[in-house]
Amino acid sequence: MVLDVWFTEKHEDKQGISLKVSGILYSGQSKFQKIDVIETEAYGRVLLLDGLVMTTEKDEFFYHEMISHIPLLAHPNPERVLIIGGGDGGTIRETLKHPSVKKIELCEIDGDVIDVSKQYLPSIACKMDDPKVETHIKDAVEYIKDKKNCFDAVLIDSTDPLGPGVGLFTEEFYTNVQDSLRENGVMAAQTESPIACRKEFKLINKLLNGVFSVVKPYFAPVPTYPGSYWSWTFCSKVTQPEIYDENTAIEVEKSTKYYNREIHRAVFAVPNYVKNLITRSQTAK
Ligand code: SPD
Repeated sequence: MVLDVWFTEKHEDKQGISLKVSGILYSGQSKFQKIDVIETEAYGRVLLLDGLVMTTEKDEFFYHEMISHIPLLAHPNPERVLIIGGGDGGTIRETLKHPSVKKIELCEIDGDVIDVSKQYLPSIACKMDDPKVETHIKDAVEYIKDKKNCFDAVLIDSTDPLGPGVGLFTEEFYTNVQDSLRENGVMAAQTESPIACRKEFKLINKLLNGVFSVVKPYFAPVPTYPGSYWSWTFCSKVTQPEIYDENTAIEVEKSTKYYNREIHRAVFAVPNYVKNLITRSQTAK
C-alpha cells in the first residue's frame, strides 16, 4: 500500500499550502505550543509551530538572509545584536557572517524549539552554540523592558501574531525595542504577507509608523509561507537602509543564495497595491 499523506496549512479557510509528507520526525507539546518536524518531498524537513510552517530546509534561506543582511549591512559597524524569537537558529547563522558582530543575544521564549531545531534541523541550527551567542530562554516582551541604548541591531524573527507571539506586535513592545537601540541602531521585523495577511501587514505597519522615524518595508518570496510573498520591515531612528557597507556586502554575498547587492538596491521598491495598503493604514483611525 502506498500512503498519500499531505500536510495542509490553511489561510483563513480560503486558501492554503499543501506539502506531501514522507515522514513525521518529531511531534511534541511544549509549555507554549505544539511543535512538529515533518519530512516532505518538496522542501525537506519542515518545522511547524501550532500547525504553521516556520521554516523548511529548502526555502529557509530567503527568509533568514533577508531578515539579517538588509539591516546589518545598513549599519556601519554592528557589534551587539539581539535576535528575538529565532529559536531555529537561521538568523544566528546569517548574523555570524558579519565580521563586526561581537555578541549575539538570542531571546527565545520556548527552549523546546531550540532543542528540536538542533536535533532535527542541523543545517539551520548549526551555529547556535557559537561562542559569540548568548541564549536567554525568556519572553522578549519582558526581556527588552530594561535594555536601554545598548543594541546596534534588533532582529525580530517571530512567529505570526498568534499564541506566544502576540505580545511582539504591539506599540509598547516596538517602543521598548526602539529604546533598546543605540542612536544609529537598526531594527528589522518579520511583518507578514501583504497578499495573504493584509490585515496583519497593515496593522503592523501602522504601529511601526507610530513609533519609529524611519520605517521601510521590503519584500521577497518565501515559497512555503502564506501568499508565497513575504515582508520584513526595516526601522530606525536615523539610519537609512538603502546605503550599505559595500565591502562587507561583497564578502556576505559569497555565501548567500538570495541576497546580493542588486537585491539590496531594489528591495525597497514597493508595489503599487502595497503602497495603497500602507497609505490607508497610516491614515486609518
Ligand atoms: N507564517 C510564518 C511566519 C513565520 C515567521 N518566522 C519564521 C521563523 C524562522 N526563523
